[in-house]
Amino acid sequence: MKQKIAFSFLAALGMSLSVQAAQSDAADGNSADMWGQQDGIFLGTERAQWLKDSRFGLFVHWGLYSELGGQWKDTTYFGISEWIMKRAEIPVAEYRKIPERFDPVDFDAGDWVQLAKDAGMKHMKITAKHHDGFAMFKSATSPFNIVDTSPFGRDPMKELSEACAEEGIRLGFYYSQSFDWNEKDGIGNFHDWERGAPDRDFNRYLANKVFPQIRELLTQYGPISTVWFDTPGPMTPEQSKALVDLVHELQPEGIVNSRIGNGVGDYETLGDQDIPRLPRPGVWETCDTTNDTWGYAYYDRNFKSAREIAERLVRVVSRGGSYLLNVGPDGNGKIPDDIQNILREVGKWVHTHEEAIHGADSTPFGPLAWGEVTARDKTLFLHVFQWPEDGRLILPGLESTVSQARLTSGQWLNFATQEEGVVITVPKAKPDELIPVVIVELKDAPSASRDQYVLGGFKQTLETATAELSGAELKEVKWMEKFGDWKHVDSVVGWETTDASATWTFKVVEPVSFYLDVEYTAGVEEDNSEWELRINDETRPFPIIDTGERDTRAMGPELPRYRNYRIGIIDLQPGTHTLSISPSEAAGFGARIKALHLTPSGL
Ligand code: JFZ
Repeated sequence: MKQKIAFSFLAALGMSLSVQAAQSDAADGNSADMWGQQDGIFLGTERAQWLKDSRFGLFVHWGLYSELGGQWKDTTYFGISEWIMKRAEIPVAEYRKIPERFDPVDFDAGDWVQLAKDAGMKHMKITAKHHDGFAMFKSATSPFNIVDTSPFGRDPMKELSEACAEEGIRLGFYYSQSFDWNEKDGIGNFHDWERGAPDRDFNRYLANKVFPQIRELLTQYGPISTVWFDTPGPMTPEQSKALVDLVHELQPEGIVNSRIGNGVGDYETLGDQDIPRLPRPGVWETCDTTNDTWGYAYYDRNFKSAREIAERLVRVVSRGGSYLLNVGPDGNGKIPDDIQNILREVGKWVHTHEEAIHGADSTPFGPLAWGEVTARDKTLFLHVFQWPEDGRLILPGLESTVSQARLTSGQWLNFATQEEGVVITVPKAKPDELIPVVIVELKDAPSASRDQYVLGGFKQTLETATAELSGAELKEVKWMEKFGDWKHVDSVVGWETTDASATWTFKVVEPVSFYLDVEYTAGVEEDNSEWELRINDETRPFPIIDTGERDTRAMGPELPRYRNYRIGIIDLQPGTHTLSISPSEAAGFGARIKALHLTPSGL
């Protein structure tokens, strides 16, 4: 009986049975598919190009869940707080009473927009409606909106649109097009914890709520840069396309992200905190959050430092993307002070290095030892994450000619072209800023080798993304740390034979010595299996030790336990080297290898 019901509503939606399987996983929120994670490259439409020059944006998750702050009836739900209605299985009738006490009197649109500006951001995207279905704007379509139900009675989207227009910040709206836990025809609730409405009609929900509300959002708030859709779920190609068409029709410059589903957006949104290792073509953004939740959670003070945020921003820009960083204002409409302080510290750095971030693009280099490079026209910006103790900053593999080098402070730096590359002489003391930037002017357009160069004196990593694989494959291992707090790591898996290998080829420009560690995860089956490291022609066996993997976990995909095993010291002379690892026996085939780490003996 139950199956029949499921089949008939899926048939009505024109969905396949495989979608049905994904749907039942979706019921517990534990499948990666359900969250709309996808692979593939979006080249990006013409109208999306502005995002390339708008490298840093503020993401805001704000709604009724902010009032709850991760707590319901004395229970704290660790994880992403905007999912609390589902986590705590709050009945719709009770959830609909929350607006009565939602009175965010501290909300000040001007302050929020000023914070984005202070942080060095150029655009802002805010939740107009999240999965709980509550409209944070005045909506004639649905009475479940902030203006008609809360004592607050104001339309924060209106106030933000005015403040953004005044300050020249582009405004975009997040809109949950599939999940709507307050609608019988929406995805989520009524087929889940309340188990009602076998006659759910997703099309009817789209027609009666989504399309009209998108129309409201795109006609009543002036220019809207983006509609940020999310978790496509059962969206058909036709439905996705119709929404994109509507956005394009109502907002000549408005764009849609890839989470509309079915590959029809204007640009690509990568998974949380997903930063590609190498430059990635197309128009894309990485969304990330300041702590481990998107909406406000009273207990979560696990904030990334300003330095970490600046590094992530640089990494994203150096690969050609945009960085969208989230904050969760509380139920009073206040952005926590800690976050404000961190963002202003980041902003101080961004404002000092405008050229190196906004308008700059991806690096011409492969992986570099000391940091990352961004580039614009004939200028290279060297973001030095690890300052060279000996005052020699080596730029290896550069094919263009340098005309001058300087610090952001304006201090000129000597440089010389030597066998190891262009060597820039920098002060031994690290300049006092989050990330020092060395500006290099070239005589011609930037051109460089994409090879990896390993330099002495810096911690470096040989990552799986840059390994050549034979008889094994690269897999993104995903798991949730806390609920909805997705983490992912590329690993080499599926070792097929004892000839299978992961090989890194890299260059060395002066004699170096490192400790070599392998980072991996393995279960009891792989415990003490024999593996082999080859450095050029030398072979060294090493064991893979059980890291305590388990197959099961109450919450979603298993939690992998990566650890380092120190293989030992390696000494390398100038030249091209290959380093490769292989399982020496079948017992090791299940191990998952994340990276090789090189650590100078003094660090
Ligand atoms: C979604 C939402 O469910 C969540 O509440 C939040 O709004 C976040 C920004 O987006 O969650 C996702 C969706 C996709 C991925 C991760 C979380 N993903 O592809 O990695």
